[in-house]
Amino acid sequence: MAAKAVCVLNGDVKGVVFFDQAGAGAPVVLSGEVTGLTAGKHGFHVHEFGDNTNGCISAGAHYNPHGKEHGGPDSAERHVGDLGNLVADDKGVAKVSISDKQISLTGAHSIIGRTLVVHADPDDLGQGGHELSKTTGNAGARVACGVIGIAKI
Ligand SMILES: [Cu+2]
Ligand SMILES: [Zn+2]
Repeated sequence: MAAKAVCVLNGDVKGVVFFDQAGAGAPVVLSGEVTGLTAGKHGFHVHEFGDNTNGCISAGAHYNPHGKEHGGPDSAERHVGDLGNLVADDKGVAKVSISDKQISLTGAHSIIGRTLVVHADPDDLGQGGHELSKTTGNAGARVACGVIGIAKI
């Protein structure tokens, strides 16, 4: 069954991201725009909890139901929540255009009710050799976040 979700990102950085899945097992297509960023790459992940009580930090770690190490979106070894980087232009605007085969809007590992986070720094996709590379991609502070909710089909 087709499913749609939406996430409103709030903070100094703002944005709206739409999620669209044609059916169970199909890729999830993300679209939308994020503004107020510094130019360049910004880590972009689904974090475990849909809890923003203490800001984006309450969202917990990257969503990782299979107990894997952090990686890039195209890596076999990755957290389900690892969506790589957004790339902002010199006006601080990042267009979101991602198709991902690991996240899902349905089933036991649905991302609905979890938090989408945009980071201050680039995600090194697990390859940076930093002590945080294999857990967070060393992507730094959380500059915007929002809970992923069910959208009208
Ligand atoms: Cu993150
Ligand atoms: Zn990760």
